Amino acid sequence: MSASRAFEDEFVNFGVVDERTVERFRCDGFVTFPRSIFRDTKSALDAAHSAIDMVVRGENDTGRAATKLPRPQHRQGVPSTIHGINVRNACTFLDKIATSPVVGRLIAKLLHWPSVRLAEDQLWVKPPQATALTFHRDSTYFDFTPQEVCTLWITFDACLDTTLGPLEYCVGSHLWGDKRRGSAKHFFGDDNKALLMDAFSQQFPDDKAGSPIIVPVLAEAGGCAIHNGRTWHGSGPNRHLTSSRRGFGVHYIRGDAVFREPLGHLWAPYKQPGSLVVPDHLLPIIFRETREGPLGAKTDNAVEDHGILASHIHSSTSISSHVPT
Ligand SMILES: O=C(O)CCC(=O)C(=O)O
Repeated sequence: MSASRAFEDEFVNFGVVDERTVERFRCDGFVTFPRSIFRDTKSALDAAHSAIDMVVRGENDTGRAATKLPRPQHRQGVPSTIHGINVRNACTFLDKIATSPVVGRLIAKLLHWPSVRLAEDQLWVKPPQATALTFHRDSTYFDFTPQEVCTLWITFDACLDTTLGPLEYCVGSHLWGDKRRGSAKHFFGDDNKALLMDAFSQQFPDDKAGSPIIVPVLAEAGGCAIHNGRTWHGSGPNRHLTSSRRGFGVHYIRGDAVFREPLGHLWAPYKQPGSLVVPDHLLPIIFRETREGPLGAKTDNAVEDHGILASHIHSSTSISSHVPT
């Protein structure tokens, strides 16, 4: 295994990511890593589960709070998905994942980006019997130029079938146009494919019999998937009676992206007066290609790890969810 092709360090190990994987990502709009990406899966899962319990209790180990605290709630007697934003601010372990330079290098390879910037993370805990999550595109919610987004989604519970409601992708949907009717006002509910079906019929108006191809991310605990921000995705209900499904999504943008006005409420708090430049100390670059060689030819020393800076978003910053609750 050549060092230039293995995406690994002492924390994570994605294995060899070759040109076929890059091609699959280009065609399908996502790629799945069904095995745990953690070197020490047991300690990583223990750490992740404790971290999630901690942030759901409203606590932190950093002295800072999540932008949106993940709070258990019910709708009409049914438990809803617990959703937090920028929980890495509150949690050292989740911050370590979100700022992993290996993740950055992998995303740079998949997207052909010269550098990768961490934009936001989201925690998705689906309690037993929680409802589905509406299919959507991430890129719609990111006010940057270029408007490219890439998301890493990790499951901290084994999803070897669809019982727990794993993430699902619509194959090739990143290549569809932008037409659709309606907006994802109601993110949590059982009819989670209405927007997707509308986008599909706008994309293929003459295809009366066809339907989108949807595939679940089936992975062991610690496995993950990476998707293009234009790929339609969502997830089904958790049909299990006792087990939760805990997922962590991290959204990345190009390191050279700048703010695109008008800025929505999500991003306006990060903007400095009179400048469209994205501040590195708030949204850190986690990987940058160097001049010394082609992307991936250098490993650790080609990587700029700004993990510490990732936590510099002040807990008082109020950024609402892109997911209405
Ligand atoms: O975990 C889920 O069900 C949704 C995740 C998601 O939409 C995302 O990470 O972009």
